[in-house]
Amino acid sequence: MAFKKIFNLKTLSSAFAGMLLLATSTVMAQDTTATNSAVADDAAKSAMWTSVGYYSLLLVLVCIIVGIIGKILRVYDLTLQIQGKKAVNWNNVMGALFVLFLAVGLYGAFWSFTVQGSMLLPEAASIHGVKTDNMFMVTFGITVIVFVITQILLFTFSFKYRNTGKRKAYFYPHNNTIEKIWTVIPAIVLTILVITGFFTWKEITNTTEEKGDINVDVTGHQFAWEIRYPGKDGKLGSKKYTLYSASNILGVDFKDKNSFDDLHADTLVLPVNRAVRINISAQDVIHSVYMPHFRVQLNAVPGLPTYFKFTPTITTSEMRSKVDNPKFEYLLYCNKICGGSHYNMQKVVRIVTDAEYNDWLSKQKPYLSDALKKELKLADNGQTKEAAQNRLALNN
Ligand SMILES: [Cu+2]
Repeated sequence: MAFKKIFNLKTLSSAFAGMLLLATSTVMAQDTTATNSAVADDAAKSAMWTSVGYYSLLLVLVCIIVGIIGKILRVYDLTLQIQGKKAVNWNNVMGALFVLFLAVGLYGAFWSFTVQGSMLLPEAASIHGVKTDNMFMVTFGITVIVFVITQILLFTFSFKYRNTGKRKAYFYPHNNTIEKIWTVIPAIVLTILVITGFFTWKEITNTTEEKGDINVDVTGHQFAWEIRYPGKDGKLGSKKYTLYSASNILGVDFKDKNSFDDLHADTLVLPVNRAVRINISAQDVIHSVYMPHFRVQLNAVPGLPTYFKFTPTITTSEMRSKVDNPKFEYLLYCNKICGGSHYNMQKVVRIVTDAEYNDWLSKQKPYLSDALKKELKLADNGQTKEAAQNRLALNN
């Protein structure tokens, strides 16, 4: 009978889930080992040991140890009772554990705020970034205050009013006034937070292109970002996915004369205190433009051009002295797990003065490279006309 009990549905499904977990983490670990060279072998091994399976086993082990300690205490308790001695007062033990849990928990929260809190990003380097940070800090402040007060009340009450055998719990099923208070106050606070957030978000996203804005194209593909600047005309030429080729990797349409002076850059260099419109697109899967220091993040969706407008306020060199790191660089990441080499999708973003920006821009290579010129010239039929137009434009 007992043997049958072990093999009920719950035990079997738990065992299956555990095996699946272990197998997955082992396969993942093997995959890491296989793809890495011998040099990275040690790192792969350590990654295997810190995998999900390892922590699951650790949890099981801790549970078993706690269970054994519990059984020992129970035996001790029973022995005391048999000997006619005073048994363990479990209510006192539980009460003391509640207080201990409160102290350890609050210290843990304090520790994470000080240790992990110091890993926060440096101050926002854009105008709207300051607003989002303020909103975050207000929400954080309110939740921390509520968290500390409720935890202290919860655990102190559990300790203070533990069962002593002398008092009886007061039956108190309902109180409309208390219900109203704890419904109305959070509702008002949340409404204020949501409305403030809504207006801040509206201010950030309700941005149309204005004269003088710097217009930059950022296109994501597996696994890189392509950056395109407008030339002297300040206008980016249009793109067409059908025109994509090895030399024309963005599919820029050279029937549009705005394309002729477009520039292909390797770094996203932007002048400080100027509004920048980043036109975002993707060529294969969903990527996401993520520039944490400017508090910018927007998805790059194939077939759905998006844009984000922001104004950088702190130059790279100013930020280097602020964070006391001469090698500091702002970065543009991909924030969608878009494939195996997703981690490669990084570009340096450099914020410079107006003069430095103009100097840098004048040194950038045109998008219309020699290879592309050759390709367009050699193209026949319908493309010939296009090539001729390009030749004309190049003479301008
Ligand atoms: Cu990506």
